[in-house]
Amino acid sequence: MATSRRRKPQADETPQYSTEQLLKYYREMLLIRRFEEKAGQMYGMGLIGGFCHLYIGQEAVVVGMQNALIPGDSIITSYRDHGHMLATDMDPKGVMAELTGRSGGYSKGKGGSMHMFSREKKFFGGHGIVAAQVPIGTGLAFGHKYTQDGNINVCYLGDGAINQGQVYESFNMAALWKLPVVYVIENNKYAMGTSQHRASAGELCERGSAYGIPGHVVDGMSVLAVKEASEKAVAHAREGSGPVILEMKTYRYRGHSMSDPAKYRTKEEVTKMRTEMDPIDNLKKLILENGSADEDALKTIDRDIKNIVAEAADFATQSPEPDPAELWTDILIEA
Ligand SMILES: Cc1ncc(C[n+]2csc(CCOP(=O)(O)OP(=O)(O)O)c2C)c(N)n1
Ligand SMILES: [Mg+2]
Repeated sequence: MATSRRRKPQADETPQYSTEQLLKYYREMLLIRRFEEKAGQMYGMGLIGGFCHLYIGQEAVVVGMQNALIPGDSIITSYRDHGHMLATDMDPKGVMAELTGRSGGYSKGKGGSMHMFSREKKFFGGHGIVAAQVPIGTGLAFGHKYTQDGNINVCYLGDGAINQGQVYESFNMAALWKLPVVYVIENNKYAMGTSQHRASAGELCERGSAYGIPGHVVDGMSVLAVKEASEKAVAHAREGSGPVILEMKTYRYRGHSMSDPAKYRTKEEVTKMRTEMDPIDNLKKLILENGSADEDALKTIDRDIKNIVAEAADFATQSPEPDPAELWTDILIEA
């Protein structure tokens, strides 16, 4: 009795999602999770060097948004970027090989975690300077408007980036020229070791209000909530009504980067988020309770993903190191 009472409202809440869609979101989030768990392990083994910022916990944000886009829409983000690459369907092998600094990587092994791009998939990086992607994303949106290609830009930034001056120069131009851009603030509560409340005044979703940019708060731990809010924001931008801000409330489970002692938050806080709010576990629960798929179907997806990640890791360890002659290619000034 209790079970059937619980089932009904949940099914009613998601009538617009087919089994195919729910499984697609599950699969895409799980790929990011398993890929990054593997990257974390490989970092620990010394196979990945330099900076590496994991996205684990935030998967619902990029997967929900990406599923509201159409081919040709461009996206740009910060250094916490592996999830965005995988969500735009970039090849996991090329991403992992870039992490290991090998020639099969997206930047021929010369860029690393924070510097990968794919013009084909309209992924424009990967930016290590906090908020640097915001004016560039705004410029991409200008390009979409100028060429009238019908596409939009989605520009992701962190809760820490929102306090940078260049964000407001961008907001002004985007609003003035009604640029087709959705600014997604991934509010994971911390900027390195500084909590949002120690660094930021007011509500982040209202930071565009002086420019007349609408802002909305979204549950960034729910892929369905993200998808729904993204659909509306994307439609607004695409129809020529100008920029929108979406503040996605999310959480990163791992440290800021691989070398974070995490002394600024309690273990209990992280455990509570992982056990109660996890976007993948919660979607899995919904799928099973809805009867959209059974445990076996989900296990098959899990196995597929494991294989994809294992293949990516193998490729990333077997791909050769860049040739020394590559030191003098892809640089701005000729040697
Ligand atoms: C202009 C600039 N200032 C400082 C840094 C150092 N730094 C790197 S990440 C970071 C925190 C940014 O936090 P947030 O925007 O919330 O993104 P998150 O890491 O949470 O995804 C800082 C201060 C930098 N890379 N660039
Ligand atoms: Mg943050």
